[in-house]
Amino acid sequence: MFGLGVVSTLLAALVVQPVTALWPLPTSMSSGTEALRLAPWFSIDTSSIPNPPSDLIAAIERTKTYLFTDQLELLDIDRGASYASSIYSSPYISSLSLCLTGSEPVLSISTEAIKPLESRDDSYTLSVPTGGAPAEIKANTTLGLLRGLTTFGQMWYDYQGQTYTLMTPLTVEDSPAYPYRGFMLDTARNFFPVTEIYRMLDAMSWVKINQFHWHVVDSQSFPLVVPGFENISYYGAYTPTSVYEPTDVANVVAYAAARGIDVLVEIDTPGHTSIIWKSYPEHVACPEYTPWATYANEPPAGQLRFASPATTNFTASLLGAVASMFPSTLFSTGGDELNTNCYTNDSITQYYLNSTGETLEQALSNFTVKTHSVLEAMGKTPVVWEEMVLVHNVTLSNETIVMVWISSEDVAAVAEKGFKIVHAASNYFYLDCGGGGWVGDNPAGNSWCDPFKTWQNSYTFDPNANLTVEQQKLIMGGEHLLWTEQSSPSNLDPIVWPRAASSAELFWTGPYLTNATAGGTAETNVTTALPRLHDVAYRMVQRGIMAIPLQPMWCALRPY
Ligand code: CP6
Repeated sequence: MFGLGVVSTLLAALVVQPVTALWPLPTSMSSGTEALRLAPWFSIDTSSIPNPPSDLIAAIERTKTYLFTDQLELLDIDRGASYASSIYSSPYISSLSLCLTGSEPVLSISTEAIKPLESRDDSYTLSVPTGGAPAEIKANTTLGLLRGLTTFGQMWYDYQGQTYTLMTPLTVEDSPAYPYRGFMLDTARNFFPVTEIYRMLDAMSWVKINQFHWHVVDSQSFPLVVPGFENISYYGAYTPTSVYEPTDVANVVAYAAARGIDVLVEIDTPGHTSIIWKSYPEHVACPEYTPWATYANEPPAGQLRFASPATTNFTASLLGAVASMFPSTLFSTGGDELNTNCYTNDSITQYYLNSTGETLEQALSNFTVKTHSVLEAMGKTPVVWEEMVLVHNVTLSNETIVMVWISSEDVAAVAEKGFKIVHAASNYFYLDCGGGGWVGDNPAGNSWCDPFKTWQNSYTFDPNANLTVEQQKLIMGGEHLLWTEQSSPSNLDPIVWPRAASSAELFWTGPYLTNATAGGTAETNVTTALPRLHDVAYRMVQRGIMAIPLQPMWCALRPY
Protein backbone atom coordinates (compact mmCIF):
# COMPACT_ATOMS: atom_id res chain seq x y z
CA MET A 1 0.00 0.00 0.00
CA PHE A 2 2.73 2.40 0.95
CA GLY A 3 4.69 1.59 -2.21
CA LEU A 4 1.67 2.13 -4.41
CA GLY A 5 1.09 5.49 -2.81
CA VAL A 6 4.59 6.63 -3.68
CA VAL A 7 4.20 5.45 -7.29
CA SER A 8 0.90 7.21 -7.77
CA THR A 9 2.28 10.41 -6.26
CA LEU A 10 5.10 10.34 -8.81
CA LEU A 11 2.67 9.64 -11.63
CA ALA A 12 0.48 12.51 -10.59
CA ALA A 13 3.43 14.81 -11.01
CA LEU A 14 4.24 13.51 -14.50
CA VAL A 15 0.85 12.92 -16.09
CA VAL A 16 -1.17 15.84 -17.35
CA GLN A 17 -3.96 16.31 -14.81
CA PRO A 18 -6.66 18.59 -16.16
CA VAL A 19 -8.33 20.41 -13.36
CA THR A 20 -11.81 19.24 -12.57
CA ALA A 21 -13.89 21.92 -10.99
CA LEU A 22 -16.57 20.01 -9.12
CA TRP A 23 -17.69 21.91 -6.01
CA PRO A 24 -18.47 20.64 -3.46
CA LEU A 25 -16.26 17.67 -4.24
CA PRO A 26 -18.35 14.48 -4.22
CA THR A 27 -17.75 12.30 -1.18
CA SER A 28 -16.71 9.47 -3.46
CA MET A 29 -15.68 9.57 -7.09
CA SER A 30 -13.31 8.29 -9.72
CA SER A 31 -12.53 10.18 -12.88
CA GLY A 32 -10.43 9.72 -15.99
CA THR A 33 -8.96 12.24 -18.40
CA GLU A 34 -10.67 11.29 -21.67
CA ALA A 35 -12.34 14.04 -23.62
CA LEU A 36 -15.99 14.07 -24.56
CA ARG A 37 -17.91 16.71 -26.49
CA LEU A 38 -21.43 17.80 -25.66
CA ALA A 39 -23.54 17.26 -28.77
CA PRO A 40 -25.43 20.35 -29.89
CA TRP A 41 -28.51 18.06 -29.87
CA PHE A 42 -27.77 16.92 -26.30
CA SER A 43 -30.90 16.10 -24.30
CA ILE A 44 -31.83 15.03 -20.79
CA ASP A 45 -34.12 12.02 -20.72
CA THR A 46 -36.80 11.59 -18.04
CA SER A 47 -38.77 8.87 -19.83
CA SER A 48 -38.29 6.42 -16.94
CA ILE A 49 -40.02 8.82 -14.51
CA PRO A 50 -43.83 8.82 -14.63
CA ASN A 51 -45.16 12.41 -14.57
CA PRO A 52 -41.92 14.18 -13.74
CA PRO A 53 -42.68 17.10 -11.37
CA SER A 54 -42.57 20.55 -12.95
CA ASP A 55 -39.72 21.73 -10.70
CA LEU A 56 -37.60 18.81 -11.95
CA ILE A 57 -38.38 19.76 -15.56
CA ALA A 58 -37.39 23.36 -14.73
CA ALA A 59 -34.13 22.19 -13.13
CA ILE A 60 -33.36 20.21 -16.30
CA GLU A 61 -34.01 23.30 -18.44
CA ARG A 62 -31.69 25.41 -16.28
CA THR A 63 -29.01 22.75 -16.48
CA LYS A 64 -29.21 22.66 -20.29
CA THR A 65 -29.13 26.45 -20.51
CA TYR A 66 -25.94 26.63 -18.42
CA LEU A 67 -24.33 23.80 -20.41
CA PHE A 68 -24.64 25.86 -23.57
CA THR A 69 -24.17 29.38 -22.21
CA ASP A 70 -21.28 29.05 -19.72
CA GLN A 71 -18.26 30.27 -21.67
CA LEU A 72 -15.74 28.84 -19.26
CA GLU A 73 -12.35 27.91 -20.65
CA LEU A 74 -9.56 25.87 -19.17
CA LEU A 75 -7.06 28.58 -19.91
CA ASP A 76 -4.07 26.30 -20.32
CA ILE A 77 -5.56 24.89 -23.50
CA ASP A 78 -4.76 27.98 -25.48
CA ARG A 79 -1.16 27.69 -24.31
CA GLY A 80 -0.70 24.39 -26.07
CA ALA A 81 -1.71 21.85 -23.44
CA SER A 82 -1.22 18.43 -24.98
CA TYR A 83 -4.89 17.37 -24.91
CA ALA A 84 -6.23 20.43 -26.76
CA SER A 85 -6.39 18.70 -30.14
CA SER A 86 -8.05 15.60 -28.69
CA ILE A 87 -11.16 17.64 -27.95
CA TYR A 88 -11.96 18.03 -31.64
CA SER A 89 -11.76 14.33 -32.33
CA SER A 90 -13.56 13.27 -29.17
CA PRO A 91 -16.97 11.56 -29.32
CA TYR A 92 -20.20 13.41 -28.81
CA ILE A 93 -22.35 12.63 -25.79
CA SER A 94 -25.98 13.09 -26.74
CA SER A 95 -27.95 12.21 -23.65
CA LEU A 96 -28.16 12.03 -19.91
CA SER A 97 -30.87 9.83 -18.38
CA LEU A 98 -32.41 10.49 -15.03
CA CYS A 99 -33.56 7.51 -13.04
CA LEU A 100 -35.45 7.39 -9.75
CA THR A 101 -34.61 4.38 -7.62
CA GLY A 102 -36.81 5.10 -4.59
CA SER A 103 -39.94 3.02 -4.11
CA GLU A 104 -42.13 5.82 -2.79
CA PRO A 105 -44.38 7.99 -4.98
CA VAL A 106 -42.52 10.61 -6.98
CA LEU A 107 -42.49 13.85 -4.99
CA SER A 108 -41.38 17.24 -6.27
CA ILE A 109 -37.97 18.71 -5.45
CA SER A 110 -39.83 21.38 -3.48
CA THR A 111 -41.53 18.80 -1.28
CA GLU A 112 -38.33 16.86 -0.66
CA ALA A 113 -36.33 20.02 0.11
CA ILE A 114 -38.50 21.23 2.98
CA LYS A 115 -38.75 17.92 4.80
CA PRO A 116 -37.43 17.80 8.39
CA LEU A 117 -33.67 18.34 8.37
CA GLU A 118 -32.65 14.77 8.99
CA SER A 119 -35.18 13.20 6.59
CA ARG A 120 -33.92 14.90 3.43
CA ASP A 121 -32.26 12.61 0.90
CA ASP A 122 -29.71 14.43 -1.29
CA SER A 123 -27.86 11.30 -2.39
CA TYR A 124 -27.27 10.41 -6.04
CA THR A 125 -24.91 8.56 -8.33
CA LEU A 126 -23.65 9.92 -11.64
CA SER A 127 -21.85 8.03 -14.35
CA VAL A 128 -20.46 9.47 -17.54
CA PRO A 129 -18.82 6.75 -19.65
CA THR A 130 -16.23 7.33 -22.36
CA GLY A 131 -17.11 6.99 -26.01
CA GLY A 132 -20.40 8.91 -25.98
CA ALA A 133 -22.73 6.36 -24.35
CA PRO A 134 -25.55 7.97 -22.37
CA ALA A 135 -24.67 9.37 -18.98
CA GLU A 136 -26.91 8.51 -16.07
CA ILE A 137 -27.99 10.02 -12.76
CA LYS A 138 -29.70 7.74 -10.26
CA ALA A 139 -31.26 8.92 -7.02
CA ASN A 140 -33.91 7.92 -4.50
CA THR A 141 -35.51 11.36 -4.71
CA THR A 142 -36.00 14.23 -7.15
CA LEU A 143 -33.86 16.23 -4.70
CA GLY A 144 -31.01 13.78 -5.32
CA LEU A 145 -31.55 14.12 -9.08
CA LEU A 146 -31.21 17.91 -8.69
CA ARG A 147 -27.89 17.45 -6.86
CA GLY A 148 -26.70 15.14 -9.64
CA LEU A 149 -27.72 17.64 -12.33
CA THR A 150 -25.78 20.33 -10.44
CA THR A 151 -22.66 18.15 -10.44
CA PHE A 152 -23.11 17.29 -14.11
CA GLY A 153 -23.39 21.00 -14.93
CA GLN A 154 -19.95 21.64 -13.41
CA MET A 155 -18.07 19.16 -15.62
CA TRP A 156 -18.15 21.23 -18.78
CA TYR A 157 -15.80 23.77 -20.29
CA ASP A 158 -15.71 25.69 -23.48
CA TYR A 159 -13.03 25.65 -26.15
CA GLN A 160 -13.46 27.47 -29.41
CA GLY A 161 -17.14 26.76 -29.67
CA GLN A 162 -16.96 23.22 -28.29
CA THR A 163 -18.45 22.27 -24.91
CA TYR A 164 -16.31 19.48 -23.56
CA THR A 165 -15.24 17.58 -20.49
CA LEU A 166 -11.88 15.96 -19.77
CA MET A 167 -13.13 13.84 -16.86
CA THR A 168 -14.42 10.61 -18.37
CA PRO A 169 -14.90 7.88 -17.43
CA LEU A 170 -16.51 9.46 -14.41
CA THR A 171 -18.37 7.72 -11.62
CA VAL A 172 -19.67 9.66 -8.66
CA GLU A 173 -21.39 8.31 -5.58
CA ASP A 174 -22.35 11.26 -3.48
CA SER A 175 -24.25 12.31 -0.38
CA PRO A 176 -23.66 15.12 2.10
CA ALA A 177 -21.64 14.73 5.29
CA TYR A 178 -24.03 17.07 7.16
CA PRO A 179 -27.76 17.76 6.68
CA TYR A 180 -27.53 21.55 7.32
CA ARG A 181 -25.49 23.59 4.84
CA GLY A 182 -26.62 27.17 5.16
CA PHE A 183 -26.23 30.79 4.32
CA MET A 184 -27.66 33.60 6.49
CA LEU A 185 -28.71 37.00 5.15
CA ASP A 186 -29.79 39.91 7.35
CA THR A 187 -32.42 41.98 5.52
CA ALA A 188 -33.07 44.38 8.41
CA ARG A 189 -29.93 46.51 8.61
CA ASN A 190 -30.24 47.17 4.91
CA PHE A 191 -33.07 46.07 2.65
CA PHE A 192 -32.64 43.56 -0.17
CA PRO A 193 -35.33 43.35 -2.86
CA VAL A 194 -36.53 39.82 -3.61
CA THR A 195 -34.65 39.80 -6.93
CA GLU A 196 -31.42 40.00 -4.91
CA ILE A 197 -32.58 37.09 -2.78
CA TYR A 198 -33.44 35.05 -5.88
CA ARG A 199 -29.92 35.61 -7.19
CA MET A 200 -28.42 34.47 -3.88
CA LEU A 201 -30.63 31.36 -3.95
CA ASP A 202 -29.44 30.50 -7.46
CA ALA A 203 -25.79 30.73 -6.44
CA MET A 204 -26.46 28.80 -3.22
CA SER A 205 -28.03 25.93 -5.17
CA TRP A 206 -24.98 25.70 -7.48
CA VAL A 207 -22.84 24.72 -4.48
CA LYS A 208 -25.58 22.55 -2.92
CA ILE A 209 -26.35 24.86 0.02
CA ASN A 210 -29.74 23.68 1.27
CA GLN A 211 -30.74 26.12 4.01
CA PHE A 212 -31.47 29.84 3.62
CA HIS A 213 -31.42 31.35 7.12
CA TRP A 214 -33.39 34.55 6.66
CA HIS A 215 -32.65 37.03 9.46
CA VAL A 216 -35.53 39.07 8.16
CA VAL A 217 -36.12 41.67 10.92
CA ASP A 218 -34.10 43.35 13.65
CA SER A 219 -34.03 46.49 15.82
CA GLN A 220 -33.47 48.88 12.91
CA SER A 221 -36.23 47.79 10.53
CA PHE A 222 -39.09 45.32 10.20
CA PRO A 223 -39.66 44.69 6.49
CA LEU A 224 -41.81 41.56 6.94
CA VAL A 225 -45.54 42.15 6.42
CA VAL A 226 -47.20 39.74 8.86
CA PRO A 227 -50.95 39.10 8.46
CA GLY A 228 -52.69 40.44 11.56
CA PHE A 229 -49.61 42.50 12.49
CA GLU A 230 -49.37 44.81 9.49
CA ASN A 231 -48.69 47.85 11.68
CA ILE A 232 -45.26 46.55 12.63
CA SER A 233 -43.97 46.77 9.06
CA TYR A 234 -46.15 49.80 8.27
CA TYR A 235 -44.28 51.76 10.94
CA GLY A 236 -41.12 49.68 10.90
CA ALA A 237 -40.04 49.25 7.27
CA TYR A 238 -37.47 51.71 5.92
CA THR A 239 -39.84 52.79 3.13
CA PRO A 240 -43.33 51.72 2.11
CA THR A 241 -41.84 49.62 -0.70
CA SER A 242 -38.96 48.13 1.32
CA VAL A 243 -41.17 45.30 2.49
CA TYR A 244 -41.73 41.59 1.97
CA GLU A 245 -45.45 41.05 1.41
CA PRO A 246 -46.86 37.57 2.11
CA THR A 247 -46.82 36.97 -1.67
CA ASP A 248 -43.11 37.89 -1.79
CA VAL A 249 -42.44 35.42 1.01
CA ALA A 250 -44.41 32.70 -0.79
CA ASN A 251 -42.42 33.42 -3.96
CA VAL A 252 -39.06 33.28 -2.15
CA VAL A 253 -40.05 30.06 -0.38
CA ALA A 254 -41.14 28.48 -3.69
CA TYR A 255 -38.08 29.72 -5.60
CA ALA A 256 -35.81 28.32 -2.89
CA ALA A 257 -37.58 24.97 -2.58
CA ALA A 258 -37.47 24.37 -6.34
CA ARG A 259 -33.68 24.72 -5.99
CA GLY A 260 -33.42 22.32 -3.07
CA ILE A 261 -33.33 25.03 -0.41
CA ASP A 262 -35.45 25.29 2.74
CA VAL A 263 -36.11 28.73 4.28
CA LEU A 264 -35.44 29.07 8.01
CA VAL A 265 -36.95 32.38 9.08
CA GLU A 266 -35.69 34.13 12.21
CA ILE A 267 -37.69 36.55 14.30
CA ASP A 268 -35.07 37.59 16.82
CA THR A 269 -36.58 37.91 20.33
CA PRO A 270 -36.64 39.28 22.97
CA GLY A 271 -33.60 41.45 22.10
CA HIS A 272 -33.06 43.11 18.72
CA THR A 273 -36.70 44.24 18.69
CA SER A 274 -36.58 48.01 19.23
CA ILE A 275 -38.50 48.75 16.03
CA ILE A 276 -41.67 47.11 17.41
CA TRP A 277 -41.93 50.10 19.78
CA LYS A 278 -43.22 52.24 16.90
CA SER A 279 -46.34 50.12 16.46
CA TYR A 280 -46.72 48.45 19.87
CA PRO A 281 -45.09 50.78 22.43
CA GLU A 282 -46.60 48.81 25.32
CA HIS A 283 -44.47 45.74 24.50
CA VAL A 284 -41.03 47.36 24.32
CA ALA A 285 -38.87 48.37 27.29
CA CYS A 286 -36.15 51.07 27.18
CA PRO A 287 -37.02 52.25 23.65
CA GLU A 288 -34.34 54.40 22.07
CA TYR A 289 -32.76 55.09 25.47
CA THR A 290 -29.41 56.87 25.50
CA PRO A 291 -26.61 56.16 25.67
CA TRP A 292 -27.68 53.16 23.59
CA ALA A 293 -24.53 51.25 24.50
CA THR A 294 -25.80 50.87 28.07
CA TYR A 295 -28.93 49.07 26.88
CA ALA A 296 -28.08 47.31 23.63
CA ASN A 297 -25.20 46.09 21.48
CA GLU A 298 -26.29 48.28 18.61
CA PRO A 299 -28.49 51.37 18.41
CA PRO A 300 -31.41 51.81 18.85
CA ALA A 301 -32.03 50.37 22.34
CA GLY A 302 -35.34 48.63 23.02
CA GLN A 303 -36.28 45.02 23.83
CA LEU A 304 -39.50 43.07 24.33
CA ARG A 305 -40.92 43.31 27.84
CA PHE A 306 -40.86 39.54 28.26
CA ALA A 307 -41.89 39.52 31.95
CA SER A 308 -45.28 40.93 30.96
CA PRO A 309 -47.98 38.31 30.19
CA ALA A 310 -49.47 40.61 27.54
CA THR A 311 -46.13 40.89 25.77
CA THR A 312 -45.61 37.13 25.99
CA ASN A 313 -49.03 36.54 24.40
CA PHE A 314 -48.35 39.15 21.74
CA THR A 315 -45.00 37.57 20.88
CA ALA A 316 -46.47 34.07 20.81
CA SER A 317 -49.16 35.14 18.34
CA LEU A 318 -46.69 37.11 16.22
CA LEU A 319 -44.37 34.11 15.98
CA GLY A 320 -47.33 31.85 15.18
CA ALA A 321 -48.45 34.19 12.40
CA VAL A 322 -44.94 34.30 10.91
CA ALA A 323 -44.57 30.53 11.27
CA SER A 324 -47.67 29.97 9.16
CA MET A 325 -46.07 31.96 6.30
CA PHE A 326 -43.13 29.52 6.10
CA PRO A 327 -43.56 25.79 5.45
CA SER A 328 -40.17 24.83 6.92
CA THR A 329 -40.13 22.65 10.01
CA LEU A 330 -37.42 24.94 11.42
CA PHE A 331 -38.09 28.35 12.99
CA SER A 332 -35.59 30.59 14.78
CA THR A 333 -36.66 32.72 17.73
CA GLY A 334 -33.21 34.31 18.02
CA GLY A 335 -32.31 34.93 21.65
CA ASP A 336 -28.92 36.61 21.22
CA GLU A 337 -27.40 39.65 22.91
CA LEU A 338 -30.08 40.31 25.50
CA ASN A 339 -29.10 43.33 27.61
CA THR A 340 -30.59 43.02 31.09
CA ASN A 341 -29.86 46.68 32.00
CA CYS A 342 -32.87 47.49 29.86
CA TYR A 343 -35.20 46.08 32.51
CA THR A 344 -33.62 47.46 35.68
CA ASN A 345 -35.63 50.67 35.65
CA ASP A 346 -38.56 49.41 33.61
CA SER A 347 -41.45 49.82 36.02
CA ILE A 348 -43.74 47.40 34.19
CA THR A 349 -41.13 44.63 34.21
CA GLN A 350 -40.38 45.30 37.86
CA TYR A 351 -44.11 45.24 38.66
CA TYR A 352 -44.53 41.76 37.19
CA LEU A 353 -41.36 40.42 38.78
CA ASN A 354 -42.48 41.71 42.17
CA SER A 355 -45.99 40.36 41.85
CA THR A 356 -44.89 36.86 40.77
CA GLY A 357 -41.71 36.69 42.84
CA GLU A 358 -39.83 35.52 39.74
CA THR A 359 -36.31 36.50 38.80
CA LEU A 360 -35.70 38.08 35.41
CA GLU A 361 -34.10 34.80 34.28
CA GLN A 362 -37.16 32.79 35.35
CA ALA A 363 -39.41 35.21 33.47
CA LEU A 364 -37.22 34.77 30.37
CA SER A 365 -37.51 31.03 30.65
CA ASN A 366 -41.32 31.21 30.97
CA PHE A 367 -41.48 33.53 27.96
CA THR A 368 -39.39 31.10 25.90
CA VAL A 369 -41.40 28.07 26.95
CA LYS A 370 -44.66 29.83 26.00
CA THR A 371 -43.48 31.23 22.68
CA HIS A 372 -41.80 27.96 21.68
CA SER A 373 -44.88 25.92 22.61
CA VAL A 374 -46.87 27.78 19.94
CA LEU A 375 -44.24 26.80 17.35
CA GLU A 376 -43.98 23.24 18.57
CA ALA A 377 -47.77 22.87 18.36
CA MET A 378 -47.39 23.82 14.68
CA GLY A 379 -44.82 21.05 14.19
CA LYS A 380 -41.80 23.36 14.14
CA THR A 381 -38.40 22.70 15.66
CA PRO A 382 -37.09 25.83 17.43
CA VAL A 383 -33.67 27.24 16.61
CA VAL A 384 -31.91 29.66 19.00
CA TRP A 385 -28.61 31.49 19.35
CA GLU A 386 -26.16 30.07 21.88
CA GLU A 387 -26.83 32.60 24.67
CA MET A 388 -30.20 30.99 25.39
CA VAL A 389 -28.27 27.91 26.54
CA LEU A 390 -24.95 29.22 27.79
CA VAL A 391 -25.91 32.57 29.34
CA HIS A 392 -29.56 32.26 30.31
CA ASN A 393 -30.04 28.54 30.74
CA VAL A 394 -33.69 28.77 29.66
CA THR A 395 -35.87 25.66 29.48
CA LEU A 396 -35.73 24.31 25.92
CA SER A 397 -36.96 21.11 24.33
CA ASN A 398 -34.23 18.56 23.59
CA GLU A 399 -34.92 18.93 19.87
CA THR A 400 -33.90 22.61 19.86
CA ILE A 401 -31.08 23.48 17.48
CA VAL A 402 -28.49 25.88 18.87
CA MET A 403 -26.46 28.18 16.65
CA VAL A 404 -23.01 28.88 18.05
CA TRP A 405 -21.77 32.29 16.92
CA ILE A 406 -19.67 34.00 19.64
CA SER A 407 -16.80 31.57 19.31
CA SER A 408 -16.36 28.03 18.02
CA GLU A 409 -14.94 27.30 21.48
CA ASP A 410 -18.47 27.45 22.86
CA VAL A 411 -19.56 24.39 20.87
CA ALA A 412 -18.32 21.91 23.46
CA ALA A 413 -20.38 23.54 26.24
CA VAL A 414 -23.55 23.39 24.12
CA ALA A 415 -22.83 19.76 23.20
CA GLU A 416 -22.33 19.02 26.89
CA LYS A 417 -25.99 19.96 27.37
CA GLY A 418 -27.02 17.61 24.58
CA PHE A 419 -28.43 20.09 22.06
CA LYS A 420 -28.11 19.83 18.29
CA ILE A 421 -25.72 22.39 16.88
CA VAL A 422 -25.23 24.52 13.79
CA HIS A 423 -21.77 26.04 13.40
CA ALA A 424 -21.98 29.79 12.82
CA ALA A 425 -18.84 30.95 14.65
CA SER A 426 -18.02 34.61 14.04
CA ASN A 427 -14.30 33.81 13.98
CA TYR A 428 -14.80 31.52 10.96
CA PHE A 429 -18.09 32.13 9.20
CA TYR A 430 -18.94 35.84 9.43
CA LEU A 431 -18.45 37.39 6.03
CA ASP A 432 -17.74 40.85 7.44
CA CYS A 433 -17.04 41.86 11.04
CA GLY A 434 -16.60 39.13 13.56
CA GLY A 435 -14.37 37.39 16.06
CA GLY A 436 -10.72 37.40 15.20
CA GLY A 437 -11.20 40.29 12.82
CA TRP A 438 -10.94 43.12 15.33
CA VAL A 439 -8.01 45.36 14.54
CA GLY A 440 -8.12 48.05 17.20
CA ASP A 441 -10.20 50.78 18.77
CA ASN A 442 -11.39 53.99 17.20
CA PRO A 443 -11.28 57.28 19.14
CA ALA A 444 -14.85 56.79 20.35
CA GLY A 445 -13.83 53.57 22.06
CA ASN A 446 -15.68 51.28 19.66
CA SER A 447 -13.82 48.56 17.91
CA TRP A 448 -13.11 48.86 14.28
CA CYS A 449 -13.17 45.55 12.64
CA ASP A 450 -11.50 43.93 9.73
CA PRO A 451 -14.31 43.18 7.31
CA PHE A 452 -12.54 40.32 5.58
CA LYS A 453 -11.79 36.77 6.57
CA THR A 454 -10.38 34.47 3.92
CA TRP A 455 -12.09 31.42 2.45
CA GLN A 456 -9.17 29.36 3.69
CA ASN A 457 -10.07 30.34 7.25
CA SER A 458 -13.55 28.81 7.07
CA TYR A 459 -12.47 25.98 4.77
CA THR A 460 -10.03 24.59 7.34
CA PHE A 461 -12.49 24.78 10.23
CA ASP A 462 -12.82 21.50 12.10
CA PRO A 463 -16.52 20.87 12.94
CA ASN A 464 -15.56 18.13 15.39
CA ALA A 465 -12.96 19.99 17.46
CA ASN A 466 -13.14 19.29 21.21
CA LEU A 467 -16.12 16.94 20.84
CA THR A 468 -16.40 13.30 21.79
CA VAL A 469 -17.45 10.86 19.05
CA GLU A 470 -20.91 10.76 20.62
CA GLN A 471 -21.15 14.61 20.71
CA GLN A 472 -20.07 14.87 17.07
CA LYS A 473 -23.45 13.40 16.11
CA LEU A 474 -25.07 16.60 17.43
CA ILE A 475 -23.45 18.66 14.68
CA MET A 476 -26.09 19.36 12.04
CA GLY A 477 -23.72 21.40 9.85
CA GLY A 478 -23.00 25.08 9.54
CA GLU A 479 -23.40 28.28 7.60
CA HIS A 480 -21.73 31.46 6.43
CA LEU A 481 -23.46 34.61 7.65
CA LEU A 482 -23.84 38.11 6.26
CA TRP A 483 -24.90 40.79 8.73
CA THR A 484 -25.65 43.85 6.69
CA GLU A 485 -24.74 46.89 8.75
CA GLN A 486 -22.22 47.59 5.99
CA SER A 487 -23.71 45.68 3.08
CA SER A 488 -26.50 46.28 0.59
CA PRO A 489 -27.34 45.09 -2.92
CA SER A 490 -24.36 47.12 -4.14
CA ASN A 491 -21.80 44.77 -2.58
CA LEU A 492 -23.85 41.63 -1.96
CA ASP A 493 -22.34 39.32 -4.56
CA PRO A 494 -18.67 40.14 -3.97
CA ILE A 495 -18.84 39.96 -0.18
CA VAL A 496 -20.56 36.56 -0.29
CA TRP A 497 -19.08 34.77 -3.32
CA PRO A 498 -17.15 32.63 -3.63
CA ARG A 499 -16.30 32.64 0.09
CA ALA A 500 -19.64 31.16 1.18
CA ALA A 501 -18.87 28.22 -1.10
CA SER A 502 -16.08 27.21 1.28
CA SER A 503 -18.50 26.17 4.04
CA ALA A 504 -20.73 24.58 1.40
CA GLU A 505 -17.91 22.12 0.60
CA LEU A 506 -16.81 21.75 4.22
CA PHE A 507 -20.31 20.63 5.25
CA TRP A 508 -21.07 18.59 2.11
CA THR A 509 -17.80 16.78 1.52
CA GLY A 510 -16.81 16.77 5.18
CA PRO A 511 -13.73 18.12 6.88
CA TYR A 512 -10.29 17.18 5.63
CA LEU A 513 -9.36 15.35 8.82
CA THR A 514 -12.41 13.13 8.63
CA ASN A 515 -11.86 12.38 4.96
CA ALA A 516 -8.22 11.56 5.51
CA THR A 517 -8.84 9.21 8.43
CA ALA A 518 -11.91 7.57 6.87
CA GLY A 519 -9.83 6.71 3.82
CA GLY A 520 -12.29 8.46 1.53
CA THR A 521 -11.33 9.44 -1.99
CA ALA A 522 -12.36 13.03 -1.46
CA GLU A 523 -9.25 15.01 -0.71
CA THR A 524 -10.08 18.46 0.55
CA ASN A 525 -7.30 20.84 1.41
CA VAL A 526 -6.68 24.46 0.54
CA THR A 527 -4.04 23.69 -2.09
CA THR A 528 -6.16 21.36 -4.17
CA ALA A 529 -9.28 23.42 -3.48
CA LEU A 530 -7.89 26.71 -4.79
CA PRO A 531 -8.04 25.98 -8.52
CA ARG A 532 -11.49 24.41 -8.14
CA LEU A 533 -12.79 27.36 -6.14
CA HIS A 534 -11.27 29.71 -8.68
CA ASP A 535 -13.42 27.98 -11.29
CA VAL A 536 -16.50 28.20 -9.05
CA ALA A 537 -16.03 31.96 -8.93
CA TYR A 538 -15.33 32.10 -12.65
CA ARG A 539 -18.45 30.05 -13.43
CA MET A 540 -20.54 32.24 -11.11
CA VAL A 541 -19.43 35.33 -13.01
CA GLN A 542 -20.48 33.58 -16.24
CA ARG A 543 -23.93 33.09 -14.72
CA GLY A 544 -24.35 36.69 -13.56
CA ILE A 545 -22.98 36.62 -10.00
CA MET A 546 -20.32 39.24 -9.30
CA ALA A 547 -18.02 36.83 -7.45
CA ILE A 548 -14.51 38.06 -6.64
CA PRO A 549 -11.41 36.44 -8.15
CA LEU A 550 -9.20 34.41 -5.82
CA GLN A 551 -6.01 34.85 -7.78
CA PRO A 552 -4.63 36.47 -10.93
CA MET A 553 -5.81 34.82 -14.11
CA TRP A 554 -2.13 34.02 -14.72
CA CYS A 555 -2.31 31.33 -12.04
CA ALA A 556 -5.11 29.55 -13.90
CA LEU A 557 -2.79 28.97 -16.87
CA ARG A 558 -1.44 25.96 -14.97
CA PRO A 559 1.64 25.24 -17.07
CA TYR A 560 2.74 21.60 -17.18
N1 CP6 B 1 -27.23 41.21 14.87
C1 CP6 B 1 -27.82 40.21 15.52
C2 CP6 B 1 -25.87 41.28 14.81
C3 CP6 B 1 -25.07 40.28 15.44
C4 CP6 B 1 -25.76 39.25 16.09
N2 CP6 B 1 -27.12 39.25 16.13
C5 CP6 B 1 -23.61 40.38 15.42
C6 CP6 B 1 -22.86 40.42 16.59
C7 CP6 B 1 -21.49 40.57 16.56
C8 CP6 B 1 -20.83 40.67 15.36
C9 CP6 B 1 -21.54 40.66 14.19
C10 CP6 B 1 -22.92 40.50 14.20
N3 CP6 B 1 -25.32 42.31 14.14
N4 CP6 B 1 -29.17 40.15 15.58
C11 CP6 B 1 -25.06 38.11 16.74
C12 CP6 B 1 -25.72 36.79 16.47
CL1 CP6 B 1 -19.13 40.87 15.36
